[in-house]
Amino acid sequence: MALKRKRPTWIPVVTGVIKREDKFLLGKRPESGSMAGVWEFPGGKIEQGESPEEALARELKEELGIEAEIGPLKLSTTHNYGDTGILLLFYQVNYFKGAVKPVHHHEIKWVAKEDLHHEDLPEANKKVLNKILELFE
Ligand code: DGT
Repeated sequence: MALKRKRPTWIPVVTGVIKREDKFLLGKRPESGSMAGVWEFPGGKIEQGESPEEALARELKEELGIEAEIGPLKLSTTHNYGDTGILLLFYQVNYFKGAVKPVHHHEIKWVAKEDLHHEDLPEANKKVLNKILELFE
């Protein structure tokens, strides 16, 4: 009898790369919950029935209070956290309306390209950071 292999669990996550005057927007994850205190690109999980772009627009509205125009998908990567994997999709944010405020995040900040390497980013971001920087030149 063939062994039944356990199907892996994958969670699709969308993130928005928001760049202004050569600086990138990062949000500090809340002090409670998973990956507490880590600085990340804003975004979150795709809910059932949403397209990735819809999910990202919703997350940016919920997290930062902005109306964003989602641009092209620039990069995708995978990362494993124990038994669960995330499929992380990085989108360019073309334009947004409103002032960014930390609704969900503990804090938000704009970080210059050369300083991104010094930030406490999620592992899933660190491993593709050079690619992100190239793509968002
Ligand atoms: P929840 O609380 O389950 O409704 O969560 P959401 O939909 O607000 O999403 P979140 O931010 O908790 O989940 C995103 C997952 O992806 C989380 O396990 C952290 C991981 N992740 C890795 N890199 C990034 C990143 O750059 N940005 C975001 N937002 N999440 C990242």
